[in-house]
Amino acid sequence: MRLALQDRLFVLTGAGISAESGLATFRGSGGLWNGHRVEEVATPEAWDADPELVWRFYSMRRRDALAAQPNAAHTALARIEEKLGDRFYLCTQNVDDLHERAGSLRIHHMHGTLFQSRCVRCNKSFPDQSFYETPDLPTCKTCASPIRPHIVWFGEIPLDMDNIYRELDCATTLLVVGTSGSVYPAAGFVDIANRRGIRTIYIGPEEPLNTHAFDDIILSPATQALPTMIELVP
Ligand code: BV8
Ligand code: ZN
Repeated sequence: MRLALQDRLFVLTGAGISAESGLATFRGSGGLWNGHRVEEVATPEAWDADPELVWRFYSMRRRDALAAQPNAAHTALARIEEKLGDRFYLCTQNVDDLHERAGSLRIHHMHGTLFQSRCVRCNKSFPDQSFYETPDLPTCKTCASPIRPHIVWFGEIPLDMDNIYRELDCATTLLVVGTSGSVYPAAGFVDIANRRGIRTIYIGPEEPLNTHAFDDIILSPATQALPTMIELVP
């Protein structure tokens, strides 16, 4: 893909870009997240019903992410950002920190981040790498209310949607990597891009659910396609 100097690249990533780092995708494990149905662990209802189970789940996700390393696809995107500077924007559905560990700076986690927690009442998020795997769950130092993962659960509004739409509105190319197109509003970004008439490309080993919405589909693992894919032309 040739990108010219005036091009602005909007990149959307999903669980597939972290698959080759050993982190389970949602679909890859048959809709189960490490044996848990999403409804049991990634919804406000699940949190109200069993916060201990939810914290055990996210503590396990924190361990997995800490043990994982960024792969060549994460690194390739950080390299492209170096060349494009503020004409590059990375929106990820992933809650792991592999993009940052690969060097990505202009990145937004629309579904939250694993290594942040927040008080359910004060609502201020703070860095937190702890594991909570006992009934003694964390409480807020200010108001003693429960502390929850700073994650967007199903039925909750993704973070900073206004800025995402702003970036989509000024992009000239949309590149989507490793997402099945099953979860909204992220799965609808390509439709917004098409309405604006900008170029849309998908990278992944299998066709996503919204495959027909893309101009180009590159059926390849991200680590094989991304490092050589983008050619910057003056
Ligand atoms: C909202 C954090 C209102 C948690 C997540 C009916 C119709 C339409 C929508 C809905 C509906 N009913 C309900 C909804 C809304 C709901 C939704 O979309 N539900 C789905 C299931 C139907 N959405 C919401 O609730 C969202 N909120 O809508 O608020 C609103 C709307 C607009 C504007 C403002 C407000 C909130 C959703 C966020 C939930 N939280 N994550 C956590 O991670 O613990 S979603 C979570 O699941 C991920 O973040 C990601 O988004 C999704 C998983 O999808 P993928 O990342 O795509 O992963 P998947 O496993 O599915 O696919 C992996 C892909 O990788 C595959 O395609 C595979 O081929 C590919 N791959 C594999 N190996 C590789 C690879 N690719 C490249 N290289 C490889 N090596
Ligand atoms: Zn508080």
